[in-house]
Amino acid sequence: MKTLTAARLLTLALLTALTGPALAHQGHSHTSPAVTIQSQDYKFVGPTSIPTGWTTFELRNAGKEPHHMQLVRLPSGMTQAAFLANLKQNEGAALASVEMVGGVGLLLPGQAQQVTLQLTEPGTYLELCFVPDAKGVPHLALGMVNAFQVTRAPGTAAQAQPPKADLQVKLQDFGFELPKGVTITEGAQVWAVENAGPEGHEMLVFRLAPGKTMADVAAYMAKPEGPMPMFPAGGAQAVTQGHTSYAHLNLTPGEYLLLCGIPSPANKGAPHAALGMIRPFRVVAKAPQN
Ligand SMILES: [Cu+2]
Repeated sequence: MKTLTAARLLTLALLTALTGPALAHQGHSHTSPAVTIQSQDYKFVGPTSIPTGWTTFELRNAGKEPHHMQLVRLPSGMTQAAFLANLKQNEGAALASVEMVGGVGLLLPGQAQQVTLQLTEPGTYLELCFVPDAKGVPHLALGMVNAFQVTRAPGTAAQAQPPKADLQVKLQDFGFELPKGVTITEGAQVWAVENAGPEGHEMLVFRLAPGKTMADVAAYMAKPEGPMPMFPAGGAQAVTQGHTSYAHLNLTPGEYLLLCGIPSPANKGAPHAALGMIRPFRVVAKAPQN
């Protein structure tokens, strides 16, 4: 499979190395979720109909494997079967043919995280999990594709506004832009993640394993062998150009990185991480209270 991305390779290797240090639970947040979806091995369990508007989704990983949740809207006239067939042929092109509206990044078993998204258009949406199993088969081929309808029902939107963001991140071809000189402090926080495009982008958050550096990550991505130098910490799944999604993160002090594993249709399917969409950041401890 030529379009297997760095991120997918990383998650594949993760399955054999799931004994990392305990991670902070991602579930704390300022917003009560309008929609809770559970990921299991291998299906999504959630509502079948959601009104248009700003919506906070919470993904809870109740499985024994890592999962994420990518949401897409099928353009009118495209069937689920046609999209899935396209995905098998050319992942980058198939993703570019639908509206990617975001989702929750990779979570380990027992973790939960929220994202707030804008569901603008009514229509058929899919929940998808691209994480591969131990044999390299993406979970979506094992049953982790679930359709739901978004309906225009005036006055029923769960939220009129997106949440207030603590940090703005801009995604573009090909890099992550954070405010200059920003200090990221531990704790629950909301990141506004805007895709300035033109390609679709995601913001996966990983925490570096103790003593590991970005050089170890680069070496691992070139040749994913041995224990992973990093651990998943959620994030925001892919959005099409022009969208902003809000990731509700809960970060502990340490060294982290952002990564986009989307294959680039303009670059022979090369993952965006290989084109520059990988960057480190540090989370500092709160100053002690007086
Ligand atoms: Cu990207």
